Amino acid sequence: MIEHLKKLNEDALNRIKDALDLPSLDTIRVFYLSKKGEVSLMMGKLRELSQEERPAFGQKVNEVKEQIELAIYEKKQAIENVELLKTLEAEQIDVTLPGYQFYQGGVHPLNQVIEDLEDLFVGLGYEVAEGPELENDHYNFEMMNLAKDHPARAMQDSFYTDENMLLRTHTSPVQARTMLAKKGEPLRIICPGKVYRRDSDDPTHSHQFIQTEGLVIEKGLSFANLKDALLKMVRHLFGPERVIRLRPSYFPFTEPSVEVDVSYIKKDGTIGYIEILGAGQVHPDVLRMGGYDPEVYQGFAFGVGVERIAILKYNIDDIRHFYTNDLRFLSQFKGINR
Ligand code: FA5
Repeated sequence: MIEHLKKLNEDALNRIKDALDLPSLDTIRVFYLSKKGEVSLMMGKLRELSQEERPAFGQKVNEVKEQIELAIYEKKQAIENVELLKTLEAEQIDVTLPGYQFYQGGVHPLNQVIEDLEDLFVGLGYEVAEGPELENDHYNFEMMNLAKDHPARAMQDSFYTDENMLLRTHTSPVQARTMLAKKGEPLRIICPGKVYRRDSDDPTHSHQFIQTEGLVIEKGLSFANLKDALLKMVRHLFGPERVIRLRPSYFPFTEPSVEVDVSYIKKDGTIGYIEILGAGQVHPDVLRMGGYDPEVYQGFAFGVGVERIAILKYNIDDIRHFYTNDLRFLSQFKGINR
């Protein structure tokens, strides 16, 4: 019986050594170590032995069992290692391959102009204010001194959702909203935002465009302060050599009112001027409606077309380029000003 046990042990160890994969190793385990396996059968043979022989034989069977268990464990580890190495080999990463090309966006040129304006004016002590694009007739027109039957309304027709609500035609209603919110306190704000008009689209006009409004209300302000702010803005945007030209104009909410042109060098070398904004000293009625005493406070305001600045600054031939989302156009502005 001892001989049989020895043989069984040798066979088992040889079969384990030759096993090539985990399934065949498991078959061997079942064959020898399961409840009805060869080793258990040998245990069963104990009954055939005398009382004296049993302990020694039982111990031998246990030793054989442990050896087979250990051999199976070690072989299992070895097979798993080989398989892991094979997988690693198959999944090798080529670190020399070029990486994926990620498209990196840039800030839209109109937003670049807005950020540029904000940088300048925040540095001069202005706050950035915002107002709704869907605006009340009251703020868009009446608080701006354009009563219901005012003829100047004709120049700013817009999209109405009902009799009183319209897509704002300029950023000036933010003047009225801010004045009421500040309750008679001095203020300095700029307000960038979208505006809408029933204008026919052409190279310099769009039915939707962006303005940036400026409003200052303080004691002792004069027209010179307005001119200073405008010159600072133009030189910040276009360079220190630029000059501005003020032409008398009319807005119901400012008095006196001006339109402001910026100088540029024409192709023939002579100096030309392009209009970029409207401005003026805040009309006493507008101050009064906003809760300010025009005998004590003075104000100046301006409204500048952001697309017009970008057109002039980057030499763009058509305002519609800003809205067609053509990456060939937009990618030219990546990194400008940053
Ligand atoms: C106004 O909208 C006044 N609210 C500006 C103002 C504010 C005056 C405060 C006084 C005090 P105007 O309609 O001129 O004014 O427009 C101002 C600027 O917006 C123009 O100079 C121009 O740069 C731009 N703009 C006007 N219409 C269009 C359009 N259809 N497309 C693109 N830009 C436009």
